[in-house]
Amino acid sequence: MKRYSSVTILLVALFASVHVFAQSYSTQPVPFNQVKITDQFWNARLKAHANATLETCIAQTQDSTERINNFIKAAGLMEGGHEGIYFDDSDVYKAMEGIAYSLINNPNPEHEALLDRWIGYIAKAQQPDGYLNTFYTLNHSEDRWTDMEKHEMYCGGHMIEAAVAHHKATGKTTFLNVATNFADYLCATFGPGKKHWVPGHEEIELALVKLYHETGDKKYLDLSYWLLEERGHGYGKGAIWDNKDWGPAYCQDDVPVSEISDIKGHAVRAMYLFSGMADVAAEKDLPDYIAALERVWEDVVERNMYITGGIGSSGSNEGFSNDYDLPNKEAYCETCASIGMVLWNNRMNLFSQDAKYIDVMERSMYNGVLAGVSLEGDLFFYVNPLESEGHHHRRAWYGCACCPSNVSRFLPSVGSYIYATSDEKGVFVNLYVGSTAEMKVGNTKLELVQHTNYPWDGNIEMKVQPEKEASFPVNLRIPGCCKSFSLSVNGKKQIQSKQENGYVTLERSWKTGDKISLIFDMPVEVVAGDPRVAANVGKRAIQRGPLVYCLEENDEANTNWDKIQLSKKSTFKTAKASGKLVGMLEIEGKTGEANFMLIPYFAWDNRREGRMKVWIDYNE
Ligand code: FUB
Ligand code: ZN
Repeated sequence: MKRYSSVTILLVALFASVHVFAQSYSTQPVPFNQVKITDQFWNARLKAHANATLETCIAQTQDSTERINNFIKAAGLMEGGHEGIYFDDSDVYKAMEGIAYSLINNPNPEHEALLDRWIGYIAKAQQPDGYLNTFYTLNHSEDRWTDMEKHEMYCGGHMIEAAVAHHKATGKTTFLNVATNFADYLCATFGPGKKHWVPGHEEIELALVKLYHETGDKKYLDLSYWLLEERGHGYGKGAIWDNKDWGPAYCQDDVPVSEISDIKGHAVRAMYLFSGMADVAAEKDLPDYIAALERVWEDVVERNMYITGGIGSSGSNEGFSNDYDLPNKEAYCETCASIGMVLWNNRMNLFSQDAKYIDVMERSMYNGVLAGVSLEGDLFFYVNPLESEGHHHRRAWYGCACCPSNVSRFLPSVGSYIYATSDEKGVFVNLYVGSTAEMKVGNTKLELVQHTNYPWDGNIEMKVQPEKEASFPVNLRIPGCCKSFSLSVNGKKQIQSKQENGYVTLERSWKTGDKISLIFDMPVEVVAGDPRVAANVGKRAIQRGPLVYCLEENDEANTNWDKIQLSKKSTFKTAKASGKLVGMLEIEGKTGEANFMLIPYFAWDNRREGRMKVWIDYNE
């Protein structure tokens, strides 16, 4: 098995850091290890993640299910066959990625030791040729690479992502060695003139690009590109392709990727594919890929997305159905698909510096993703309907546990979505999250300190602290939902600032202590759906800032549930929530004599059981 010598470690580290500046997205995200989140909204979520989400994932993968035991068995340290679903390895890797990310901002020797132990099993479970998959190794060794649906590359992709995270967090190469052995094995087996392969569940593509960035080895990027180019040419074989209800479109194998325009098939698969395409296009200059991504983005966002930023309305394919088919009670809206929307939309913004992508990213993040986990961090939704009869509840785990483990890796990475930079275009403030961030624009190192209570109010104060006085643009995103705002620098109103693509740009020479003050208007908005969405005809939804609100029957204010209606005369005011929702703002509504109370959608099902709805009857 290949091991890095200490000299190689140094080279890899050097390569990796040099390479960071060679990435060709036109802006680079400021990674979360350079961003300390200080605000109340996200700190509550991060605390719940550290205290409960990670512990749940560890207990479930190690103690309550066979996931870790599958590795121990494949390592030859325990007798027995594989138990569970054939892609269960991926949950272990996603939990490990979450633990590793969490180590970066919250060092935890026990978690680090746990990772070391699990990595030991994983390394031993890896076959001498680099192959790694406990399902095949334990039960079906001779059938490797016979069914493209069987998630061998999907699991491998999650393993690579976890290994890169572990390397970044600890500097150790134990897991990265496993990842490069596996990826080298893939490169030797697949590619031009070798075996054809269409991964039945995308994920490996974006993971290989991450591995390329971490190691500087371009063959990983080339394999990712080759895998993308395999799609849409009839090479797909296996259960997906044999299933007459699914076929190649289910896993986006019906047309070559550069020809994609309509969204089809499984939602998570599509999001991971588009993220991988964006990553490869950023490195290889592929305008056809970008054009395809822009086309399909419009189809997703304008015709197939819920107000919560959730996607994939249909349970039968865990994905898309017909345009405007967006039922509320039956909405599938898998939590992983919302996470995928964040991954993809963030990348689209890094290409274009168009804030419309951040508007969508923020919508998915604050509603679709956050609803996926309880306020205490220990229970999870897989499916996220926009209406419930009161029997849909979060659970501690699922047989197919992709969502809890995805939440566990997503939350600690949230800091990476707040800022981006480019030497020419300066700083981009994409999300309003209280934080202290270190970044670099050209030769200028700076700290940006953001104070805000967003999304509860729209007041943002920012201090720009360059090491020495320097000129660079600071681009502030004006959220799409914001109708008016006021902006000042050092107390002086900025009326003439440039506004483009959803950003207002401040171009000046910055010196330490310069203060930006941004105030967004954040009224309660009554939103009408597209008339082509049958489920929402005669209804309205309530939104404030990025948060979609909902009615919960169990709220004391909503005892007249069947009579609650909105009309032109409805009035709204915000109120401080109490009990489990303390720290949040509720919205008190009044239509005629009837009063009612709305809470943020992400916080539903955290109190007593009862009905819930986002879209509310409306009577002119
Ligand atoms: O197949 C792996 C994951 O499990 C998918 O992304 C989810 O939709 C669930 O089916
Ligand atoms: Zn999932």
